[in-house]
Amino acid sequence: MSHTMNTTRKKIALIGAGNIGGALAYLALYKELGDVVLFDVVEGVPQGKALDLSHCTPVFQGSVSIKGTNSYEDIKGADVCIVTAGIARKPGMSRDDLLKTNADIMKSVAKGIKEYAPKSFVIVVSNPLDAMVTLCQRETGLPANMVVGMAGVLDSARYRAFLAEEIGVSPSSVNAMVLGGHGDTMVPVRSHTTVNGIPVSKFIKADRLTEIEKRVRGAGGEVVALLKTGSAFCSPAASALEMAESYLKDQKKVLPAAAKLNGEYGYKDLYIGVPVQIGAGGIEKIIEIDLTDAEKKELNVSAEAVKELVTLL
Ligand code: TXD
Repeated sequence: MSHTMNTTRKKIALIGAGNIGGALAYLALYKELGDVVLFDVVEGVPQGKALDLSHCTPVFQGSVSIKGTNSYEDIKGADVCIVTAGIARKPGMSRDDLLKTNADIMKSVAKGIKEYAPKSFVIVVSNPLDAMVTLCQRETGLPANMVVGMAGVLDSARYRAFLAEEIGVSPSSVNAMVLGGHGDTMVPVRSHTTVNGIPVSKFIKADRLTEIEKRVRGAGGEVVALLKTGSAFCSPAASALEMAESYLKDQKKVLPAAAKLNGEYGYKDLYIGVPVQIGAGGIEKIIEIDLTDAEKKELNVSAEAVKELVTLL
């Protein structure tokens, strides 16, 4: 389906057709969120994955299309761009180790988005996340409310999954947020963590919660150590797609995400993970919640770590 034809279907551009990009495409088609364009610089990979995925739509009883491409022209008019372009960690690497390589890649991606999809809502996934989303917004010049980083949804999902397993309840009953930078300084906000409104402290003792929160901070590395050849990709894809869906369907979900602060939480011109409302206006609101003194301190440490990383861009 060429997008020059009349269609009310949304267009989702996936910049990066690697592990996460492929999973994103699969999920987007399964949920029929829109027509998908899968972009990568490696010839054959986006086309091959798209061809395979196009054979899923009859089974999914779907009507949306997918195209693989090495040309930015094909992302023209995209409603959403999800950026996973860049190298992933190998065992022993920190997210920050990816900075130089992925910054150069992000500059080329930003050029393509600026030229062909300047009205899109851009969800950055590439690591180091907080630096990459900062660079993407700077290089595209898109308004800050239209460029967001995906990390908090994933980190919070990890926290929720570990807590649900510990307590023996459905993960869907556990509400939690992880804020701050996407790294070792991330902040699981225990004071706002509940099981269907019941404080988590009613179920798990403080010292055990501390152990679980430590595991959350290391969960990405735990997957990398087990996989050995790359990092997590199913849960990042599901997390980024929840954000894209909230934009495309104007769901106005309140989600933790890396947003550019303009004084909120005492920070200005800094991208870090905070609660945001995502709807048709992109990041429609940045929500300031009460934090304990300890959480405020942790958020400050995280913000300083992100600030330091961004100076290296
Ligand atoms: O929560 C989060 N934000 C993180 C993000 C969770 C997990 C993984 N995180 C990061 O996402 C990871 O550290 C990487 O930086 C990205 C993508 O991870 P993925 O696992 O998808 O990496 P792959 O499989 O290596 O795919 C990256 C693709 C690959 O196909 C390259 O050919 C492509 O990026 N690539 C490019 N695409 C477009 N343009 C350029 N210049 C380019 N260079 C490489």
